[in-house]
Amino acid sequence: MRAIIALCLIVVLTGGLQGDLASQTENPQTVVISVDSTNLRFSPSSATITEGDTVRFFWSGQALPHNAVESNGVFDSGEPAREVDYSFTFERGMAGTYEFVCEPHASAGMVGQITVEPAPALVVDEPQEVEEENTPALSLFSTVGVLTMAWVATSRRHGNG
Ligand SMILES: [Cu+2]
Repeated sequence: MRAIIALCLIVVLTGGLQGDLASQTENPQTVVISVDSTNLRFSPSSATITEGDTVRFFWSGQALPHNAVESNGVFDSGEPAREVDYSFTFERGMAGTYEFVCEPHASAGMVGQITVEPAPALVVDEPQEVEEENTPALSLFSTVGVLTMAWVATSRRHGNG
């Protein structure tokens, strides 16, 4: 009986732990870069993000056509336009500093910089054997079942004796 209870506790604790790990999901952010009222500056002109985050170049109804082109071609919003909605996601492994310009207005100082910081290490990245009880709810359910069976067995033994 004690062994069964101990086993049940292990199952419950394991299930709870897996639930906690599953809830630690990454939370990617999107930073929007637009054009300020001078028509010749990005706003903001610099941003610091984390790997996995997205930068969205977004403007509409601009007096002048703009684009956003990374110095090494990492991203490129295309031809300069008064309406732009272009997103680029910096995946893991892309930590670093990225300079970008608006091609028609680079000489006027319409430039920007994105700093991408490394994402925290992954919590668990190794494939694990799939067990039948891989959710806390199932673990709890099976625990109740085992306890019930144990109780029934104990009652019968007492009843027979
Ligand atoms: Cu421009």
